[in-house]
Amino acid sequence: MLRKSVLRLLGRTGASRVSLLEDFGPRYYTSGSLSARDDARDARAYFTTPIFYVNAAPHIGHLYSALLADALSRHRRLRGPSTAATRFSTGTDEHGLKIQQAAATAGLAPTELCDRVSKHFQQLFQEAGISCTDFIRTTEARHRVAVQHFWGVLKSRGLLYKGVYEGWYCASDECFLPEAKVTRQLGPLGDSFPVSLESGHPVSWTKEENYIFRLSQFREPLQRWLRGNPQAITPEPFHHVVLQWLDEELPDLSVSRRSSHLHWGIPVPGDDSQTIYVWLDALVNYLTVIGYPNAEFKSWWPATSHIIGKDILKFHAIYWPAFLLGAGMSPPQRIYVHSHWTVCGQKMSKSLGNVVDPRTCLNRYTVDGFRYFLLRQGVPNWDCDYYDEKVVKLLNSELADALGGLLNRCTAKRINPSETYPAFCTTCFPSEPGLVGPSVRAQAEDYALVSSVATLPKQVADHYDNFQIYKALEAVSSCVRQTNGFVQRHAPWKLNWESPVDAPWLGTVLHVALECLRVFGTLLQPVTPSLADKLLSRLGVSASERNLGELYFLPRFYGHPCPFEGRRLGPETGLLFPRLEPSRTWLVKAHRT
Ligand code: ME8
Repeated sequence: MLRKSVLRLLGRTGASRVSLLEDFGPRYYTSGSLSARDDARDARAYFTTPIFYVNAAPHIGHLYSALLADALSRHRRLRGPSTAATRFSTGTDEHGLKIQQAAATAGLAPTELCDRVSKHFQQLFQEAGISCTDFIRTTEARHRVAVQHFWGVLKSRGLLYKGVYEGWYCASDECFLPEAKVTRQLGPLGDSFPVSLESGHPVSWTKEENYIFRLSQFREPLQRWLRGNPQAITPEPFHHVVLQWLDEELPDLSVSRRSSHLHWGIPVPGDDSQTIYVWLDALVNYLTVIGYPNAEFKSWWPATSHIIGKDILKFHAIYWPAFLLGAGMSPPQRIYVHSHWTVCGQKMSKSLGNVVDPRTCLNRYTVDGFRYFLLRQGVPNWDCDYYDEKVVKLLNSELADALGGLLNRCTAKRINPSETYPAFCTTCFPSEPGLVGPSVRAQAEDYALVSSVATLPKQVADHYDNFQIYKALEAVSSCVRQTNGFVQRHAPWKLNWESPVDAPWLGTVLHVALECLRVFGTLLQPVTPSLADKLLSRLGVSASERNLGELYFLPRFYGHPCPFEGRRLGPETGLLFPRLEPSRTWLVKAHRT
């Protein structure tokens, strides 16, 4: 029989209710239109990833979180000068029992382990083109200052008291667990040991005097915040889950550990016998990065979007907003939650030996290829499966054949001998559909293509705002298919530049296809930055012409001049994305990693 978790409170119990300095009523987020609708408040945007534990090397799940945040912040930056003020932070979570134990097992001093693994993360993110503006390590002095200050604010507001915590603690997940979340698992010798029901990680019984945070006082404020901000947690099912959690009892939370037990952390100010709980320490990283406790942080908070995995939802959607409200601050504007990657249908785990090294993937599929795969196939609502054939099939069909093929068809010398952006002929492709005449060549499907590509940037922006980057890529891919259909339909290779009848239409077909490619290249920049650069450079689009704000698709069709018409294409740079060979050994390799 398991003992019952007990939170016995020894300190003051009847403290006054928290007074909340900031209003946290409904807040409206921009719809993502590309017009100048972003107001001053929304002009600043701050994206964060979780900060990752340094007990093990990074895997594809960590890279995925960083890529989501990277794509969101790159897209935001592309929206133009009014939204240029974008920050994006990631980093490593280096304190706590888990790291202390991992260092001891590895026979290393904690700092050595932290330096080593944090460097792995930094190198990986650099290789993968993660455009973070800050990489924070919780062992930095600036972070200690922020955490201790934050602690002081909670203390001064009567939200911390001393009490005895007795119950289960899971060092792997760094969390306390109620009895109902603990079960027993059989060991290899038939013995049984207690584990967390959710994660399966071992738990141990803990009893010690700690500082305790009055979390129970925040149940209603949190409910009000979530009900008033239905988009606070996206996708919606996760918002719903959090509200369900809040229907249950919300006990106070132990926020320190005895230093004799946990020495690897930030000491409680004024009480060296206690170390601050690693989650309180870790969550404050989001403030450290924007300069907290200096007033400058206020211009970035709460214009914040946290990108997190579903495993750490409770910490971000309950503990963190409660800490913030307690400190007199607003909860973050958005919490974007994603599900997990599995490998060949299995959860990644060290014991199964199937943890996939992201650097191997970047080498095999190229940086842009793997970025595209993860963001195109990763669906936030559900777990997604990774296996080699799936990546090869997707990249060959969408990047090598469809997109690369399209570029090649429109720029190859034999079809475009002058290597220019040809002229658009308004008589061949009048802006009004249904006109008839001897030189009118455009058909109904061609108008459908123009309409699809014209609305694509707005559609993509809406998908980004709803944290559905995979849908944005799906929409781009569908337009690429439609454009290939357009080229196929009009078979420019059968038209003759020498013929006065064919030439204007041949130029128009290429002009339209190149305009579509220009839109695709611009929209793909946040996901495949190098590939998009190669594509846009080949089209002769200069660096200053790549923002979403200036992306006027097919202006000649709408009666405006086109700055690209007649311009020379950029130099030939070879295949846009070389086809990948299937690998027979890959599965075996992935399992052995
Ligand atoms: O929880 N698929 O760090 P962590 C997708 N230090 N994403 C995954 C994943 C998978 N299979 N596995 C992990 C911590 N992730 C704390 C965070 S934040 C203040 C402190 C990603 O190293 C996902 O984002 O265990 C998940 O939430 C995070 O890595 C957990 O990383």
